[in-house]
Amino acid sequence: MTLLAVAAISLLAITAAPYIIFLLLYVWVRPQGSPADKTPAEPTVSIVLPTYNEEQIVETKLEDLIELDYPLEKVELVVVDSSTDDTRSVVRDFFTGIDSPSLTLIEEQDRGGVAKAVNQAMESVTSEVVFRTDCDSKLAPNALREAVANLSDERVSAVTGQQADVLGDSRVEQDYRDILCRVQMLESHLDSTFICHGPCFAFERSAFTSIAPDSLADDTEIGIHIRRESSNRVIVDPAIHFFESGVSEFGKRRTRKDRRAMGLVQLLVRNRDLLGRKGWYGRFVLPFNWWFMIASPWFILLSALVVTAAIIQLVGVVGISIPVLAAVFFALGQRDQLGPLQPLYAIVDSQVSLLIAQLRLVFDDVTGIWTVDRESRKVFE
Ligand SMILES: Nc1nc2c(ncn2[C@@H]2O[C@H](COP(=O)(O)OP(=O)(O)OP(=O)(O)O)[C@@H](O)[C@H]2O)c(=O)[nH]1
Ligand SMILES: [Mg+2]
Repeated sequence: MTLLAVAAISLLAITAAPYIIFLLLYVWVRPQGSPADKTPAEPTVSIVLPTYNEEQIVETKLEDLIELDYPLEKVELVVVDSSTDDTRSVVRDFFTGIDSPSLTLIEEQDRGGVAKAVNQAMESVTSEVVFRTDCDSKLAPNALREAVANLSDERVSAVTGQQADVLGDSRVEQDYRDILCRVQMLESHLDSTFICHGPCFAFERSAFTSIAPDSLADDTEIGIHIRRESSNRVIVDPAIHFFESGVSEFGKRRTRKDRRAMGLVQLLVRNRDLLGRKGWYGRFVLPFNWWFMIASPWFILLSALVVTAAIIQLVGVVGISIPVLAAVFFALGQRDQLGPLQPLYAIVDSQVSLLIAQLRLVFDDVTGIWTVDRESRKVFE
């Protein structure tokens, strides 16, 4: 066997090993449902909604919120708005004549990013529970009720939901979300999950500590802080459903997926001191996310190159068929036409985002302000 062939096989084995360990652990734990001891409860809740130029869709979002199955006299809506369009007058008009939920409208002078907006909202919040959500998302009517039932468990300080359906019928996004939910369920059953979803994320107000103003993933950062500062858990409950839009096309996915990936990679690096600490969280959850988000994209790229070179060395120019097959895989994947292999495409797509994210974090000037993806909002208009 040639040196190149040995290198190719070794690289494939190293790349696959963490995934196999994860699968074995999943089969062993068999996580199902929420790990919390859920008890019905009706604490006071502040719903925090940051808005930036959402005049087209903010009314739909407000209608969604007042449809929540929860005593609305116990709910306060905190809108932190930095818009230059008519978002705030739409919000004010909507609440004319509505007593509950009560409205707190924080008007920012300039756009400062979502993290800054959330920090600002938290300064005015007095409720026991905070529910963070986004304009470009929809919640199931029982989302809030299910969330607070999780927080009744005194070992749980934060809970996020599952993206149940992708508006826009993107198979790639749906597959990615399904896989992610399984990962998050295992993490939650072992200890805490890493990712928290901004459209649907509830936490105890008392557990909040302010987040970095340049954060690209304020939601996940809140979760990390909570786990860092206490022994309490941050979990996913698949019974809490929310909906966002998604597309399958490779080019259209990049803007939002790459920026979200940047936020997560940034948080892993900034919180590297937690590795090895905090039980399963620092000994398994964070290392697995480090592997998946930081190391694995490079290993996959390197494996692909070395395997192609080894096959070309073995069988000659016929080996060129490997990159051709890869191109066909990408072409079919973004059209949702890969049949049983379609979920694999969702993982490859996320690895591409993570690779781009790492490069952009190194070479770009990163701030906590991003270009809002208007196309993803069309489905809510
Ligand atoms: N106050 C304030 N709100 C913002 C700012 N940027 C975005 N938002 C709002 O924050 C929420 C989330 O913003 P998005 O751009 O959708 O962020 P995201 O959901 O992580 O990204 P997408 O995947 O593109 O949807 C939305 O309700 C926005 O209107 C900002 O600078 N200030
Ligand atoms: Mg959004």
